[in-house]
Amino acid sequence: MAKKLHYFHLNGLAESIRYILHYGGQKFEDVRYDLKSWPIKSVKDTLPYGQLPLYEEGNKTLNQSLAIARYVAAQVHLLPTDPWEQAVLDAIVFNIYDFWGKILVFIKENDAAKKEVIKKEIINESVDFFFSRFEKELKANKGFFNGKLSWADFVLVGIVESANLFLGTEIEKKYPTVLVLVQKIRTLPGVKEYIATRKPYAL
Ligand SMILES: N[C@@H](CCC(=O)N[C@@H](CS)C(=O)NCC(=O)O)C(=O)O
Repeated sequence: MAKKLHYFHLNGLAESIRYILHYGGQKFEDVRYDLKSWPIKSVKDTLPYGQLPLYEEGNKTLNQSLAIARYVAAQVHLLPTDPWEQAVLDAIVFNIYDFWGKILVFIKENDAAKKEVIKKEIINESVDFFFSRFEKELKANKGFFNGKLSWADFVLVGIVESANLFLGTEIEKKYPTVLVLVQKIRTLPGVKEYIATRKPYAL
C-alpha cells in the first residue's frame, strides 16, 4: 500500500516519523511543503484538521504526529507489546511534547525582546527541568526509555533537533546519556543514509 508523509521541509514534528520509517526500511513518499509559502490553500483545505503532518496509507489518512509515530513504530517493532510498557512510553512522549510546548511559545512570539526573554527561560529553566528527568530515565534503562530501542527514543531525538533548529543551540550538550542517544539514532541503519542525503533545514 502506498505510503505518504506530508509535512514542511523542516524537522519539526515529522522528523521522528521520517527516522522511524527510514530505520524500518519502509518505502514512503516524503512530501514536503515550503514553510514560507504556507498556507497553501489547496493543501490546507484538504487536511482534516488544517495542519501537518499528515500520513497516508492507501486511501486512509492519519493526523497528529504522535499517533503517526506510534503507528509506524508499531509496524517496525518499535512499540512494546506489554500494555504497561506502552503506557509508560506514552507518558514519556507526552512529557517530551510538554517540553515542545515551551518551544512553541517561543516560536509564536513575534516581539524580538519578548522572544529573547522566553529563549532565556527555556535554556535556563525548562531544558534543565525536562532534560535532567529524561537523562535519569535513560540512565536507569540502559540508555533507552524502555531498556531497548523504541519509538520514544526517536520522538526525543526529533524534538531535540527541532528545538535546536529554532533556538540555534544544542540543548542536549549537558546531558551525556541524551547526547549518546542522539548519536545512536543518527547512526542507525536507514537513518544515517537519510541524514547524509537530506537537504539542510533553514528557518
Ligand atoms: N498536535 C499536532 C500539531 C500540528 C501542528 O501544530 N502543525 C503545525 C506545524 S508543526 C502546522 O501545520 N502549522 C501550519 C498551520 O497551522 O496552518 C501534531 O502533533 O501533529
